[in-house]
Amino acid sequence: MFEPKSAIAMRSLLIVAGATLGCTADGTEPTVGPVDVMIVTSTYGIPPDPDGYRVNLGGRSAELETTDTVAFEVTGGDYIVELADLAANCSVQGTNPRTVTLHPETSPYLLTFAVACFGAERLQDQIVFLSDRLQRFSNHLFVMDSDGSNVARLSMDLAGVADVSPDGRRIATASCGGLTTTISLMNADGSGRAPIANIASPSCEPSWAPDGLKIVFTVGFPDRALWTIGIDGFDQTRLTDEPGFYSGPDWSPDGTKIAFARIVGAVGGIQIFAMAADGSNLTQLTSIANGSATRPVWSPDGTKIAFTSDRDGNLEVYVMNTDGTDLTNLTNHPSDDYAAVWSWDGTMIAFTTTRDGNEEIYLMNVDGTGLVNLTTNPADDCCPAWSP
Ligand SMILES: [Ca+2]
Ligand SMILES: [Ca+2]
Repeated sequence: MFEPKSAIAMRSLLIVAGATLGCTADGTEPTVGPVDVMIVTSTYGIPPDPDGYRVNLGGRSAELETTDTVAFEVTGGDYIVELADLAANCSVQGTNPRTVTLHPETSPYLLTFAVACFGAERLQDQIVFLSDRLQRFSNHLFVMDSDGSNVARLSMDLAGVADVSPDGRRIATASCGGLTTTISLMNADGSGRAPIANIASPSCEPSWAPDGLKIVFTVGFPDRALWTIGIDGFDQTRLTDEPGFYSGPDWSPDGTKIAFARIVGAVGGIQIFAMAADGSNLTQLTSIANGSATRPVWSPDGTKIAFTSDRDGNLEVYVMNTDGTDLTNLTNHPSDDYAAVWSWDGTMIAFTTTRDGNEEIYLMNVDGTGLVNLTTNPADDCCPAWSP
């Protein structure tokens, strides 16, 4: 009866004579005639219910996935609708069961049950990513195991690029768009999302310090600087003064340096730099002619930096030494390949690619071999963050 978790199935159950309550809520006779009722379930948080739910409507019932739609046809009248068979860690947001009055003129009638499932204390070798699979161009955070299994939605609301804390217990995300943006933290199970800063400027790309106490992120438009903030929201510090449209900061594993990309002069393109964590000792690492270098990420042992460059005509994932030497193209594909992250143990790299016609997250060995597609959803799936 159950489809794969990602499927949004539509099933139709014909209910010939619904067991109504007899009259409408205002005491009038029920309006006779068929009404199409669509029951929608929408779930976020982990761990999700392993075997889905059951909806009961007027004495009839149907099974649903955690994100699913089921259609009933009933006659007009009052009905009690209940979502049942929830796992102990899951709860319906809002009233359950509900009494609804169904009229033929309001057909089809849409009834949504939002469910939150909390309880996972930390992520463990899991990949958090952005996807617009719920609604085109609206990104939510999702999480999957590092083999692509057990996909679950993490954020109830819209989210931007995210990073997982070094202990796997919290997730930082930024709303990124708009003129006023929010840096927010949530628990690993998706609960407790709250802003630590509301910033009157576009801000994005949070990256945790290895001690878990600070976050570095980008702020500003049209120019963009690097700032740090304590996870309690205090100690907001601007690290960079020189203009340069800074992007993609990443803290070195020993906490002493931050790598990032910035514009170099008028014709130098976008290159990768590193500096001390207090903003001093700016050092340019790449000087790629006819191309850019962006999105640096340190390997867990601190000896390599993976990054994105278009120097071969399209975006590729590269790796180099931390002094900027020995650039190696890992992806070598005519589509765009970008936004790399290392696995916690440094043996794999996950990245985003458009090679299948939409954004997918792929996995490869650190030498570029052993490609695996982790996401196979027609929506865009991007920007992995790999938990310890
Ligand atoms: Ca490519
Ligand atoms: Ca996809």
